[in-house]
Amino acid sequence: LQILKALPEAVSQNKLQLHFQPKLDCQQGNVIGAEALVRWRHDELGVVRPDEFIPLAEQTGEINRITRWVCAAALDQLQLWHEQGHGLMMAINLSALDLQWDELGDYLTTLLRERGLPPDKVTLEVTESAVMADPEQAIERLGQLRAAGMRISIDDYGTGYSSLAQLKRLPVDELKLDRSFITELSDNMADQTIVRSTLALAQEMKLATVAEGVEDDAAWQVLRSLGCQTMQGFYFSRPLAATEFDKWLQSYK
Ligand code: G
Ligand code: G
Ligand code: G
Ligand code: NA
Ligand code: MN
Repeated sequence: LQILKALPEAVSQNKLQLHFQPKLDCQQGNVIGAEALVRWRHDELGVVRPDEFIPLAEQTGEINRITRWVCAAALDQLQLWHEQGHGLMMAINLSALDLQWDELGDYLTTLLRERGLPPDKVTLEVTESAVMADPEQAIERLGQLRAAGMRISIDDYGTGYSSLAQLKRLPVDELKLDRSFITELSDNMADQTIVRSTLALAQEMKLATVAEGVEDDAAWQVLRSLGCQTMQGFYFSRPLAATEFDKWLQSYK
């Protein structure tokens, strides 16, 4: 209830913050970009995690202002990196309700143009369940975003209810394998079977692949041998504030 009442202040009093988790290519381990993850620094409650406030923000309608703030802040950071000569990409999370917002594509396109950023450096992550909440709406909105040049990734892939028939109709570029299949990958044969067949499916459908939740070198080596393209996880870094991310980037390798 306290969270619910304070929610409108999160944006208006500038209490939101982005953390960035590096994304790397599986073959070489080079950094290719980051995922932006929002946090709310509440005066009394401390750091409130998105799991706690995004679902509430969807109920109150506050999500639209949060999403607009997240997109602008993530692309400000991407512009900085590009000015510093890092040609990184940025992954931004969208919620189910964001897909109902008619102006989402125009909003993002304007942000990109203002910052001189190429749209294909932006990947928008939507969960399977967000898509399945209203598949027709999702197909239309994701198609618009993709036509504007941005990439679409299905987040937490493998945990939802999307059928292969539905996946085939979706305008998507990438499958993001849920971390529940990845964290114990090196000693769990069932996970290896799931990951292997999902990667094969993605390859057949000409979709890019990313694994989240890489926590040790052994998981990385399995992903590399199975041909996964990109990855992220605590083995490389936790999500970090921008200054910490830049330090991490300097010291990596
Ligand atoms: O990084 P963390 O464990 O706190 O993220 C928890 C969840 O919150 C993840 O599922 C992530 O996708 C979601 N999330 C993080 N940032 C955002 C955001 O900016 N918008 C939306 N809609 N979800 C986010
Ligand atoms: O899929 P989603 O957008 O929820 O993914 C982001 C969440 O995953 C964040 O909460 C982030 O902190 C968490 N995360 C990132 N890397 C790892 C990891 O290696 N292991 C685990 N358990 N969680 C991770
Ligand atoms: O703590 P440890 O020395 O295992 O980790 C080495 C660091 O170097 C890790 O953060 C890992 O991400 C990074 N790294 C970069 N390239 C490689 C590589 O080819 N193999 C391994 N094991 N780590 C690498
Ligand atoms: Na995500
Ligand atoms: Mn995920």
